[in-house]
Amino acid sequence: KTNKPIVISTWEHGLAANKIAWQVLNNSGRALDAVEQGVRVPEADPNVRTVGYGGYPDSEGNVTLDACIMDENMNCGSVAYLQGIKHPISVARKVMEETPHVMLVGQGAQDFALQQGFDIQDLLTPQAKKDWQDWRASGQGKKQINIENHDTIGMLALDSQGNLSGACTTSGAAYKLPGRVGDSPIIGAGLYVDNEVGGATATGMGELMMKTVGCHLVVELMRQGASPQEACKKAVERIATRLDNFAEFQVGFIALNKAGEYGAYCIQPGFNYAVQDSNGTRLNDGKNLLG
Ligand code: SD4
Repeated sequence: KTNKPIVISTWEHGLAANKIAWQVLNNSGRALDAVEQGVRVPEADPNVRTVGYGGYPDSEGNVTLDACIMDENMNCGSVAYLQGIKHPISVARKVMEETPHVMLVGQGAQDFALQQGFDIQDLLTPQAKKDWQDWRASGQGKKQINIENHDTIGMLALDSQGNLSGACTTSGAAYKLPGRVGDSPIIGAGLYVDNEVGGATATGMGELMMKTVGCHLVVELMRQGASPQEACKKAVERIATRLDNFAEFQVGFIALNKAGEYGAYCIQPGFNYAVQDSNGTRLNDGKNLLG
């Protein structure tokens, strides 16, 4: 029997995001609307430090956002290196629905957002600015991308019609090089959904997912019969067997299949993900390779 509707998302901030997504799903709403509405919660929350408003800036102090969304019909939309817009996920959805394209970046993405009625605002909160200044004052020593730097939200939902959609949104790696784009807006790397099979999304050191097209890999493994959990594990193992420095980083995948079964797997201990279905809401620990 299919377990639907259901929504899962990365990290503890997924709990509040799932709650909003669940309101959509529980009213027989569409998974696409659920994931968009859900991830807007951390995008707007200044205390979620690597998504949207309040996110860590790049090394020059600019907050640059990446996001993508994918529906049950293989439609997808994406924005990268987007500045000054609080809800990149909603701009990504507009790219999907209002243009013939999949991805807009930088100034073009911002111009498009303005045309679509989004407002420009300063996304660098006083706290984020202070942290960035402290980082600069400290000699910018420690490399930015470490296992602490993990807060991207990826969300997957299966609605009561049995359709799957996913969303992923982030401010990316803290103090990244200006212009750097990670996995989160890249279809196949940070998110992939095939309504015949299932969906996957990722968090952590984006370059590792990009090198392995991780989320597409997870979905293809599920197509070949792997459970969501096994598929996430195999994708992490692919990273671990191919990329020398994998142990220095965190990567976490979550996956949801057509039957409403879900799973997760990560490199390091400490990754968790939020689940909400008719059995209630919970935070699960991701099984990991190095724990
Ligand atoms: C990135 N994957 O830009 C994102 C960052 C992240 O949890 O997930 N942090 O590489």
